[in-house]
Amino acid sequence: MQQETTSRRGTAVVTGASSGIGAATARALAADGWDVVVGARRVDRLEALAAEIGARHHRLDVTDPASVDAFVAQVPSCRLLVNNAGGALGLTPVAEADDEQWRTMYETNVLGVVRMIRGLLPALEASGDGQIVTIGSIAGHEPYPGGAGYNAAKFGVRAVMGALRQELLGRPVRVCEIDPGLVETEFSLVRFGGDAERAAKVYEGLTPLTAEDVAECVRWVASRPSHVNVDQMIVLARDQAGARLVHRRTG
Ligand code: NDP
Ligand code: 8X3
Repeated sequence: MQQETTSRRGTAVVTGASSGIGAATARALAADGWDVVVGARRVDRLEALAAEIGARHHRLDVTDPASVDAFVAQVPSCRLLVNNAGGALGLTPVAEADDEQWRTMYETNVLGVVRMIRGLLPALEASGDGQIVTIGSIAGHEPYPGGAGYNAAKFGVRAVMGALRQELLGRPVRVCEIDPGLVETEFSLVRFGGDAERAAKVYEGLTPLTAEDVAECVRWVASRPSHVNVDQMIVLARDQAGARLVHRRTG
């Protein structure tokens, strides 16, 4: 049985930690003295990560209310929630929108975040110094052709975070959103249904951010003094100046 331990900084939950930004964030927070609890659907990956960094892990599907409830029940105390689970499905014009893909993107990126916040807010507040960091996207600032389903979800989560920050004013919980541009993870592989060649083309000729670059932003935000709230942070590769404005080196 996994035991709850106490660390200098307290307990940090990272969703979607089986890959990419979430896994890198879990590593960075554990190295920074947090007692980390990771969640995702691919438990085999979580097990390996948890063993590597000394974290606790529980299966989590943020689209399933019962799964979120079961996860939350295993986290009695929490000072930091990193809402990272998310992603895109397809790159389809609005005229060809696939309802199921849109529904999944909304469930994962918006409702999943809301469920995690609702479940862990009592513990975050009870800690006396809680913090919620949600991974949005440059796609939540600038729509682009084929991106509408994902854009709508990431614009949606920005609205949630903006409202929440006002709702929690005067209470001891900080609310931050980190919005990266292109990060080379499994994101594009998932978006393109496992088509590795198409996914690789997204990053061709440019130097994208790494998962570790974004994890370092989370670690930095979470280590500011309690009175400092980094409200929003947009972080792009030097080769990117907008959602679809990138510099590619050829030849
Ligand atoms: P990855 O595909 O590498 O990781 C996505 C993670 O989310 C996985 O661990 C996956 O775990 C988890 N996840 C997906 N669906 C669910 C679910 N229903 N329940 C629980 N976990 C879930 O991509 P990234 O690391 O790049 O993505 C992380 C976040 O960063 C996402 O919110 C994404 O939208 C955002 N982002 C990514 C950018 C990029 O260019 N890569 C840029 C800007 C933002 P599992 O499948 O095991 O459940
Ligand atoms: C991921 C970045 O530009 O592919 O959120 O939408 S983008």
